[in-house]
Order: sequence, then structure tokens, then C-alpha cells
Amino acid sequence: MRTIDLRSDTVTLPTPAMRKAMYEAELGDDVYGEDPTVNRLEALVAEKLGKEAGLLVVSGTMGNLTALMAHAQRGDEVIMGHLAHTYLYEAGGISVLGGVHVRTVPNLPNGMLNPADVELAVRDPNNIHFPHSRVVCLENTHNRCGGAVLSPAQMATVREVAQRHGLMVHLDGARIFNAAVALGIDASEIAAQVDSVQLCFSKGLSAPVGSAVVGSADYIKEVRRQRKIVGGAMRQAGIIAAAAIVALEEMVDRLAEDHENAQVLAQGIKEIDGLDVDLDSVQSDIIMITLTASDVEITDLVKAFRAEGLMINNIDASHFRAVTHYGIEREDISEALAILSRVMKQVA
Ligand code: TLP
Repeated sequence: MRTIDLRSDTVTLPTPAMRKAMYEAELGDDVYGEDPTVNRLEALVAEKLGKEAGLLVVSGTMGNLTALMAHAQRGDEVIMGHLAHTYLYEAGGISVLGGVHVRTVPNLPNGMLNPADVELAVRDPNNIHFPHSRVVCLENTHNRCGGAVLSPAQMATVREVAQRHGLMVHLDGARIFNAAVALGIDASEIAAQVDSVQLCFSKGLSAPVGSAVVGSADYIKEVRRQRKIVGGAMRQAGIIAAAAIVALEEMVDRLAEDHENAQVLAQGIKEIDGLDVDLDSVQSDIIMITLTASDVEITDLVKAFRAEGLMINNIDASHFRAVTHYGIEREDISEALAILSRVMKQVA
């Protein structure tokens, strides 16, 4: 039985073109700056995001970690949403390894931060009781806010506050290309609102490994040093970069298919008793599903779906997350809906 895996867009496998590019990649020692494929990727990603320089890192987690450690020193403070991936799901790395303190402000349901909340969170630099505020983080698309898309105009409202207080703005753009495709704009228009971006090749873009950090040339030099500190300087990393180049060149436009499949899935789920979806909140490849049926444990449902051939994750006691991606076709969406409907009838 084929399993339809909607747990995440991270489960995507490399495309045949990626495997070929990896096989044929020209390689060198990247710690000496001599891997031509890594150098090509770093120049390409910087160009696509409209920044001076880029750096290949192992993962999104390492990207956010090194990006923030390059902006903030031990004892400094980073402001981010209470639902930020970096706050919730990166093992507290920036505090553990960077000695950086996190101050959260509420994420609005649309993934944004209220600029007035950010303003209030900025510390008085002259008061010895306080850490120094250094960076504000945004996330686009916003994972825990159901793949919510932030427009450049929305992001500019937070940037304005940050700039007025001399703070940097970092974007967790793990899915920045999903945001760009959803908005019908170039990813560089989103990146223009921030000083640094972390973006992932290994999610909807389907590369097996890798993320990048982009920003000014001086800043990326410091991120490179931070990457060395955390043990992330790789040698013949062109084997990874080769797939990431294919991701950037061939896999961006097709994200629109994932977004369409997410819409079809969400509309179908809306019709199933015991489940609900806020259709307005489905803006990219992520669908947050509310369990409205009572008297059933969400973990039992996850097991029941899996037994029928559908994998989705529960994120708390009453919400599931489903994510569409490369490898999931329209007939898989129909099959997923049939499974959800069948299982929910049994428990309802
Ligand atoms: N997200 C994963 C899980 O960790 C939850 C997923 O399945 O969505 N920023 C954002 C917004 C992310 O969604 C993720 C991964 C990361 C950073 C971290 O990337 P990796 O997994 O490459 O370290």
C-alpha cells in the first residue's frame, strides 16, 4: 500500500536532475573556498535574494543559529514571535550556544508581529538592568501560523521600528519562495525588507540537504566564522550545493502546484464532520486542521489515518498539520480526503 505522506515538505526526495547534478558536481575543499559548485550556489542564492553574499549551511536550524550569532553577542537580546520556529523548535540553540536572550511578542494569527508590540519590547539601552536589544526576527511563510504569507508592506512596518532603534531584522525564510510564489513577486522584494535571510533548499524545493544565509558581504564573513564555531564548515560540499542549484533553478515555480493542492485539500476537509479548516488561513502549502470531534484522542486518530495510508502530524491536542509538496499529486489529495472522511465516520 502506498502511503501519502503529508507530515511535512521536508520529506521530499531529490529529483532525477538533482541526483545527476550531484553525481557530476565539480568539487573542492570549501573550507579553502575551493569548491566551485558551492561558490556557484552561494553567488546564485545571493543574486536571487538581492543580497551581496550567501553562505551554504547544513540546515535551517544552523542557518538561523549562525545568522543570529553573527548579529548578536552574548547577553544581547533577540525579539521574535511567540510562535517563531526559532523560539519553539530549534532546541534553544541561540541561548545554549550564543548566550543570546530571547524576548517574545505575540504572533498575530496572520503570522505578523504588531509593530507597537515590537516597539514596547525594545529595551532602554541606558538601563543597566536590561540586555541590549539587537535583532528582530520575522518568519515568512510562518510555519505555526499555518503557512501564513507576510507581504513586503507588512514586513516594512516592523522594519521601520527596528531601524528607528538601530536593530537588525533577520528573516527565517525557510519557505521564502512559497511566500514569493503566493504573492506573485520576486523573493528579492521580500528579502529587501530585512538585513539577513535564512532559506531552506530541503523543504518544498526538494533538495536533500541544505540552507543558505544571505546578507551583506561583511556580515556573511562573520556568519561563515560562526558556522565554523558550530562545526558546520564542510569540505566537498558541492555534492550538496549541486542539488540546491537545481532547487533554485527548477523547483521554485512549481510551488504553485503545492499551493493549489493545499486549497483542494482544505476545501475537502471543510466538508468532513469532526474536522475544520479556516480557509482564509490556507495561503501556501501548509494546512492547519482543527479537530472538532470530541471523545477522540488526536494521537489515536493519527494512528488510524496512518493505518489507512495517510501520514499527518498532530501539533497539539486539537490541531493537525498537513503539508503538500513535490511528489504529491491531485489524485493523492483525493485519496487523502477519502481516508480522512472514512476514519472520521468511524469515530464520529
Ligand atoms: N520545520 C520542520 C520542523 O522542524 C517543524 C517542518 O517540518 O516544518 N524555520 C522554519 C520556519 C521551519 O519550518 C524549519 C523546519 C526550520 C526553520 C528548520 O529547518 P531544518 O529542519 O532544516 O533545521
